[in-house]
Amino acid sequence: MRKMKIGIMCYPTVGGSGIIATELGKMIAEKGHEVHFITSSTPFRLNRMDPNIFSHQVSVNTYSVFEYPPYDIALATKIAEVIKNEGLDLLHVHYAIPHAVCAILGRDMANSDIGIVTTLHGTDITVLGTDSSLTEAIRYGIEKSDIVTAVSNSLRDQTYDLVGPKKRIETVYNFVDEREYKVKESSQLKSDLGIADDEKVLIHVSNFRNVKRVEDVVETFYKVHDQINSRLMLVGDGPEMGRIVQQVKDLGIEDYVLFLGKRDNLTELYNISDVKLLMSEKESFGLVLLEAMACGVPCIGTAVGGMPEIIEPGFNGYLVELGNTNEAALSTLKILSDEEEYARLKAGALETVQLRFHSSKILDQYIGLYERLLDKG
Ligand code: GMT
Repeated sequence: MRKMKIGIMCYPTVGGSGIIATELGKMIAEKGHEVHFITSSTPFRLNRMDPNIFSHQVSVNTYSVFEYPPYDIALATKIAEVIKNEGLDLLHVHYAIPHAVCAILGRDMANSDIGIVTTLHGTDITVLGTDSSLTEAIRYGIEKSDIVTAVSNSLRDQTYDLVGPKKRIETVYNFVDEREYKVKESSQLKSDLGIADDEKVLIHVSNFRNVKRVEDVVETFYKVHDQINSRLMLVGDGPEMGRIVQQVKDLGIEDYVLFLGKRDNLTELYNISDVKLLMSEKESFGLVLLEAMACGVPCIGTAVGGMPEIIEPGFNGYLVELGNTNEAALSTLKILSDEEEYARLKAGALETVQLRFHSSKILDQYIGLYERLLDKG
């Protein structure tokens, strides 16, 4: 095996792209390669000590002469420093802006010709791609990268539509660490949370941004709860939280909705859940769907973005039209009221993670891309 030295740039805070970048780095390091994270703070999932993992922190000074702290320049400078000091073989950046653009600048500063792999996650394209002040920078980041990947075919196609790059974009799907996300006995947690044995549990996990349409999740639950003894667990926090708390009060369902905030024990929470709801209006992939499926939870999601590439209706869950909470409630009731259907979908969910999105398969794809880059150089 050829040992590689790989620099990884991502947003290290909680969020799907940060999780993927960190988990990928950890798995690459386990394979014996050297991984250098270059980030503003230590990635939050980087909790295990691994002798092949190094963390380089970007510090941004605030001078009164600058209206804005020059983070991007500081990151590019750090990238240049790490390329030279550590003798990196390649860079893998997550997000076209600022990370791909910073990597291009850092490589130039270091007078190096190492390859850059850029992975698009969605927010950089579907939100920023529509902001014309940034389109050129996104296109530049994509065109000047050596290899570009997107986390779904949907995101790949949207990138061509919104940004119009000439560069080939390859789809490499997301994955979960199956050693962490798996079926496990968690019934004690159900009783600790005050949920009765015979109550069905619906779960939603997100950062409560507007695009997640958490109000549709609550409305769906309201309709389900009317028919079936059930609870809704809302996991995460974000800008829409106040509005959602008010909605729950207005509907008079406070006693049946658990606001759990940000949690580490997602595996346990999924293991006491019967159905997962993700009703977003934009979702390039929907990593939380995979996390739930790895724990055997059937998923209901809106037919937008990358979700139809994960959810196979009738096999591992159901797709519903955006905003159609009647359809979502009917699909949920169908799953919750038919034991055979539930068992089938649960098996389908587990099979989806094992066969289509297994981490070893995705890891091989990324390592294949890295080797392709090194062979070219
Ligand atoms: O969904 C978010 O708000 C976070 C965002 C991010 O940038 O971390 O998630 C994006 O990347 C994830 C990992 O690839 C995907 O699973 C999410 O679908 C994607 N979010 C959106 O497209 C809205």
